[in-house]
Amino acid sequence: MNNTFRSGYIGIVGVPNVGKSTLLNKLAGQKIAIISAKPQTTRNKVLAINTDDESQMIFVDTPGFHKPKTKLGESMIKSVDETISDVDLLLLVVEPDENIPAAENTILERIGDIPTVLVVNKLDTTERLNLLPVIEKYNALHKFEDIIPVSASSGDGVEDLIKIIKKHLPEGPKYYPDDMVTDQSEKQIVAELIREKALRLLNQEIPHGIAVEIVKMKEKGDKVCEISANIYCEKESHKRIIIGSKGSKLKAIGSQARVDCEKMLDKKVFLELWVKVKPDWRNSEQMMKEFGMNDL
Ligand SMILES: Nc1nc2c(ncn2[C@@H]2O[C@H](COP(=O)(O)OP(=O)(O)OP(=O)(O)O)[C@@H](O)[C@H]2O)c(=O)[nH]1
Ligand SMILES: [Mg+2]
Repeated sequence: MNNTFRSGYIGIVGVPNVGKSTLLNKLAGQKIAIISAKPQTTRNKVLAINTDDESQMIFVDTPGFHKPKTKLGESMIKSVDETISDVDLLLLVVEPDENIPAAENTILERIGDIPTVLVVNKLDTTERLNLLPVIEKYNALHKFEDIIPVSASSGDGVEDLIKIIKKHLPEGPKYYPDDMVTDQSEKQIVAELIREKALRLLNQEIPHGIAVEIVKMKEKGDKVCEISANIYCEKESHKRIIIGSKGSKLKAIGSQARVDCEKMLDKKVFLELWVKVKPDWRNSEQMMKEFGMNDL
């Protein structure tokens, strides 16, 4: 019998929108990171911890790798770099496409000789046969430990990926208690759930300029939680769009976020949302700190 306990950090990297956060949630077995069809959804490193009898896998979700245009973008890339230099194993998540984005080449340069598994995601969007030329292209670019196609949204291939990850984990201690599933506080998750709904319900440029600040989160007995949050945007015209006609958009963001918050907190939630304007906050380190963004 093999009693060796294995543990380690597994960084999930890739260009925006390839499904890193969807994969993190599947690997963790629950929703921890927010997901949207808009690129640059994830802004910070997010840990998801999966512990069983033989191992502890600590997954690190990262922002999509892109050319930064704001201080916020720079801090997002910094968190990718920190993750790359600080993990036992990397999962490079890509789409099943032969046209390899330039930013992926940059990621590969930064990866150097850190053991990396190539995860070709969104398997459900293509025929298996079409994967072969994609895999060949990536193989020619880098020496991967393993290459595996998955569908993070359906879960197809994820069990096999977990087996591969375990194979590469070093012998090590239990870094976190058995019942700890993430490093995010409930307050941070609530703020992210609100931002997720805003991202999903708003179009065009506005989503990138949104930040959410929880101003109150107060339990009333053990069945009710009162939450009040500010949604920040960069322009008065954006504020009007977020609020919507007769408050309809803000109402929709609020009611969708409330459903998710109730699920997460297992309590009835009263959620109050306010929209405020902070011009150019994405270039203000002070504002970003106030919004609780780490890695600055
Ligand atoms: N069809 C399909 N869609 C997927 C799959 N995985 C993720 N998606 C979709 O791809 C979009 C992006 O997913 P995310 O998980 O937010 O992607 P991400 O890589 O974390 O994006 P950033 O945080 O912006 O870098 C969402 O609309 C997901 O529903 C998959 O396996 N199949
Ligand atoms: Mg993400």
